[in-house]
Amino acid sequence: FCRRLAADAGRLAHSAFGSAALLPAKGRHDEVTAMDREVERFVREAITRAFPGDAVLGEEDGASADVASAEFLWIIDPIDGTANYARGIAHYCVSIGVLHNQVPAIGVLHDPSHDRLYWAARGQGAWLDENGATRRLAVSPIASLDGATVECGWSLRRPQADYIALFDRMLGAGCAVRRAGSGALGLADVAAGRTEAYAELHINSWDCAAGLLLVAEAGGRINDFFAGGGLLQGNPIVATNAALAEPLAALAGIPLLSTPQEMKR
Ligand code: LIP
Repeated sequence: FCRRLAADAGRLAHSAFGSAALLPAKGRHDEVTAMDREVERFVREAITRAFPGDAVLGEEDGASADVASAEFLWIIDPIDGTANYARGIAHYCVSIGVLHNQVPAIGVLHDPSHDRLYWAARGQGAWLDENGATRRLAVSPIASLDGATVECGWSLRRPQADYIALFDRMLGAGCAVRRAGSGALGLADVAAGRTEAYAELHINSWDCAAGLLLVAEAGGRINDFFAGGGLLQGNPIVATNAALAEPLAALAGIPLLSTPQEMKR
């Protein structure tokens, strides 16, 4: 269900790529388009029809009343990378995560620009459907900081100096640093072994609920994102490969879980 829904939602988003109406921004560099809202409505309606007793939290339309108590909670980012989408930069995705009793259980991302469907279920690995084939995802084996590429997310949600210091620590350790504007796809790149880590000083749960599970199920390490109110207020995030987990988490200044199974809301 999740895989079909994410792919259908991705195709809906892509149908207006390059022409979606820009709505009044939520803040400086925090864009939203009419298609963000349309995709979230589409996803919410499908979930409510299929699973009427479940709770839903979405970036655009917020949380249902039972978000803190429901056995199953769906967390939706209808278009992650909205600033890219609004500018015609083909680097965005639909992200759908499902928590079961407060623990990430399912994560699905659809990247319409490449028709890539990333998916994971807890304890069942992380996978990528692309070009008609399905392959298992595994994090990068790179074990040297001066061979590592790290994506560092950025926003105005934390002081600029703190972001500059983060970039400086990573660059000073010899890492290559990138920022591509979609935290969800940044996490998918870690799960797929394309980069060695994704770190950001503040990210929202809808950006990362699916991607955190992808990284954990691909053999990577993650932080305890949902602890201390992360679900509704957001939190720092670090997600890494296995070989460089400790030094990269130390450079990010964000402690890792010893095992993903410890993750809780
Ligand atoms: C984006 C995140 C990214 C962050 C951006 C923005 P959106 O989400 O994926 O990690 O750095 O500021 O929040 O707003 O495109 O859904």
